[in-house]
Amino acid sequence: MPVPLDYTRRTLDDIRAGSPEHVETLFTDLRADFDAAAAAVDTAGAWKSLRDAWLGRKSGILSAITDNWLKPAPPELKRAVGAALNQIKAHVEAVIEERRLAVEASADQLALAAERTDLSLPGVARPIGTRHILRQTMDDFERIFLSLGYSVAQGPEIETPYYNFEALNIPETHPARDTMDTFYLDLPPGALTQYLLRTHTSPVQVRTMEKQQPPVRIIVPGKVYRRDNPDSTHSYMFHQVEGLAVDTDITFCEFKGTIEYFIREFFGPKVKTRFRPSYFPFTEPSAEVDASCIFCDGAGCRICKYSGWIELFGSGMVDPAVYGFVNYDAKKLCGFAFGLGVDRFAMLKYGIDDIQLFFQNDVRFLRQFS
Ligand code: FA5
Repeated sequence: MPVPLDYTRRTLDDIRAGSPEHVETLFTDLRADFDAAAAAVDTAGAWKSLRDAWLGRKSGILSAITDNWLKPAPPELKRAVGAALNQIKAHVEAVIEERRLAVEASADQLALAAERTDLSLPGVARPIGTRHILRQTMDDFERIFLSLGYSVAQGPEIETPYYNFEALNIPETHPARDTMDTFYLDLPPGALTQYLLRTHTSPVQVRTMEKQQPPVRIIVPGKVYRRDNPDSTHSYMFHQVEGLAVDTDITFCEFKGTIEYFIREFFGPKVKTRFRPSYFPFTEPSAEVDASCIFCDGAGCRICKYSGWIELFGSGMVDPAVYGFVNYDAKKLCGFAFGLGVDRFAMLKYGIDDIQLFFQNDVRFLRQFS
């Protein structure tokens, strides 16, 4: 520190030889030394050194002055040395506290400056995700059918053979089971119920009618599973949307009108529909719905195999046998049902030639539909 020890020695001799005025001068010099040292303090470390050098109990300058100036001072000067020592002690303590506050404040300022965020810098642009094109397609279906007064129903993907087949009029030996090659779950030891991954969304027809009295108007979007070999139009997991309307006065006309409206809303006003006889165990009569080819407007092209028509989905009037499974009165009720492949609809609408692209999660593909 700026006050050397021999300074203390020299001034003791001065005190012995001097007068009270001389004592005052010595303390004024001492104070000037302290003030100069205190003014140079600008860090927490320097402040600690100043405090220890001046106020330290054993080797601090003020302790040394008490021992070397006050105690040995001649009696006629003791009062003056004592008073001056008290004064400088009070001054040193006050200034050291003041410097502590100043040093802390400037450290805070430095920390704040270091942490300061420049709000004018451009932000980090994070890519925003979008809904998958299949989800967007299902949203389109939901929008169209909700506007017709339908509601959205859901059911389990793990089903029993009863809901997936029997209650839909497909008994165990029925050949229709072969067309839906099924994933059966391993039967746990001692389990009595067989479970499977649903092969279509039609079981939700049965589950809904079991819970709800007519009128029923629902659509059922969801995942279904079949042991089909994957290729450009087949996947072992794909999506269907089921439709079901049951009431006392539903006619085949209403069925056709609803389907035609839906196709036009989805593909555009120019698209025509046609119904071909078909077969499903749970509808009678059954119909396959075709749309005029959206790629060639029905003129004939490679995609529609030059027929002008594209096969879209299966449908029909609900078979009265199904009402028997849900305790509906088949004599009073009638209705229609349909089930379509969402993935194939999206392929047609957006000109996608491989169903596998939906499931590979390649952002270059997905980004086209954001
Ligand atoms: C059914 O699944 C019936 N439940 C539909 C139905 C419901 C008819 C209500 C009558 C009344 P189908 O097996 O044809 O029908 O399948 C429906 C649609 O699912 C097909 O038109 C096709 O678009 C799609 N599909 C079938 N198998 C696959 C597959 N492996 N990958 C992708 N889509 C498929």
